[in-house]
Parts: sequence; C-alpha cells; structure tokens
Amino acid sequence: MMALICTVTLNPALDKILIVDEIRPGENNRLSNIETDVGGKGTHVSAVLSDLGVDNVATGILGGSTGRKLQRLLMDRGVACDFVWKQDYETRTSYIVIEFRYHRHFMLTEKGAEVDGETVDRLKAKVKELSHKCEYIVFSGGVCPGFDKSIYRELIEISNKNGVKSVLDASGEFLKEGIKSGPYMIKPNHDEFSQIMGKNMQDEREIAAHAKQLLGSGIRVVAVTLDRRGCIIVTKEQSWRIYPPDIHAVNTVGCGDVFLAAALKKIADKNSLDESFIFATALSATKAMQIKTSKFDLKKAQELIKKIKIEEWT
Ligand code: TA6
Repeated sequence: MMALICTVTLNPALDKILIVDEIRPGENNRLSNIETDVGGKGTHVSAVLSDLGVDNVATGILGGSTGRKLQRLLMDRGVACDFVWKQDYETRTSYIVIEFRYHRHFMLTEKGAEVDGETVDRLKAKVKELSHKCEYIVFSGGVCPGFDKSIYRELIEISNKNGVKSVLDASGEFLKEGIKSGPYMIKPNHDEFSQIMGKNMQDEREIAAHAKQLLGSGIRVVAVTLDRRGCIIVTKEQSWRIYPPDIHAVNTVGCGDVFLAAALKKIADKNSLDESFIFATALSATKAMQIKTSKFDLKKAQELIKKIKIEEWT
C-alpha cells in the first residue's frame, strides 16, 4: 500500500476528556460528561489527516485493551494502522479536565510503560519499511521509558536514507538530538524552541533570526507556534508572522496536532507555504472551539481564513 503520509507515535494515548463545571478542592467534583478521543500526537495527526481526506498510515507501539480501543478509534476515522504490538504492555491514557465555569483546562498525562530493546528494534524496522512507501513521515509526541534520547535522530536518519521528507514535533533532549539529522520540517512551540536554543526569547524578530540559524543543518522549514498568538514560519528564502483570528476557546489541547496535520495536507497538495500555514492557523483555531481533542470545523475555518493577518518578514 502506498500512503502519502505516515505518522509515528512512540507513546500513543487514548484521551479521556472529563468535563466539570467547577473544581472545588477537597470536595466531590461531579463530572457532567466524559468524552473519549484519539490522543498522543502522531496518532492525533493521523486522525485529523483522515478527516481531511488524506491517505495516511499510523505506526508506533501499542498494547493491551487501551491500545485496541485506540486502534479502533483510528480505524473508524479511516486511518490505516500498522503498529508494532507489544505483549504485556498497556497503552497509556491522557486525561484532559475541562472546567467549564472558568474556561480552564488541564492536561494530565501518564508517562507510559517501558519498552524493551527488541520492541525498539521492531519499531525501527517498521519505520524503515514504511519510509519506502510514503512521501512524508511525521514523528510526533513524547517518548515512553526505554527509548534513548537519540531515537528521533536515528529514525530520521533511516527516513532520510529512503528519501522521505520527515517532520519532527518533539521536545527537550529528543528534539535537540532529532534536529541533528536534519528533518525537512520542525514545529516547536515557544517553550520547546527556547529549550533547544538555550534562551527564553520574547522578541519575535529574535525568534525568527534564531530559527533561521537552524536551517543550515538540513532543516527547510521551522514553524514556531506561539499558542494563542499564532506562529512564525521561517525558511531560507522567506519568513512569515501569522496572527490568528479572535475566537472563544474551550479546549486548546490538540491544537498543535490539528495545525501540523492541516499544514502538511496543504504542503503535500503543493500549495505555497504561506497559504498552507494560514489554513493551519484557521483550522487549529476551530479545534480550540471544540471539546474533543482531535475535532475541528472545516466550514468555520474557511470563514476564519479571511480574519487571519499575515506579514512577510525579511
Ligand atoms: O497534543 C495533544 C495530545 O496529543 C493529547 O491528545 C495527549 O494525548 C498528549 O498530547 C500527548 O502528548 P505527549 O507529549 O505526552 O506525547
């Protein structure tokens, strides 16, 4: 099978969204509703890609009944699943608490069960196999215990050898190491970017200038997301500052994954980078208006596109 995009999630999750009116310490806080959704970044990107009509395949490590539930949710969304299954292993659950009254939400994530060397090797072999069959490969999300900090670097090296364009969305040491092998695109948020640069930059022009320095190492696109303030996109030839529309956010968990999936869809369809990231900004804004972590509103995004401001920076 030939898929346009492959996603790799080293520590997938099932998202449980717990909705409560108000959290009162020391009291019995009764939930008004519980929703379940695909979680765990790369898997999340896959679900969004499928909803956008993009043929894609998801891999990573899964196990146990939570793993089976997650795979079911992905398949129901139209994602082709080709996971490495591990015995005596349970895929983790992520909890997102939405406190309605104060428009606040909290994400609580498990660190995930430990993987062994044999599973890591099977995963590397799977990435090698899939990287022959797709155009883009997305490595996204946190890593469970048992992986070396060089894992993304190694997986990107495997992908680069097979000529597939890799995209990295990770943090800390894993991101720092990963960028050494020159992925096509990285999408750090402001905190992650500060971590890799070893400096907390507030000035947006300074962020763009530092992002440009990363381009020398084989990276073609750096997309720094600034939460509710939009994003900065840097390439060798051009840079842009994109400002999002004003919206009423109920749950911003998952916005980064919708942003990445939307941008990739447009890039893969050969749209220009500025157009691709404007669409990504609009679609992720519509995600923030939904309770579920991987839902968005395509029709609303078309309206919001008109409200997005973009500046070209030299
Ligand atoms: O970006 C949102 C999300 O994908 C949630 O759905 C949640 O499961 C979490 O991130 C996992 O992030 P992590 O960095 O722990 O892999």
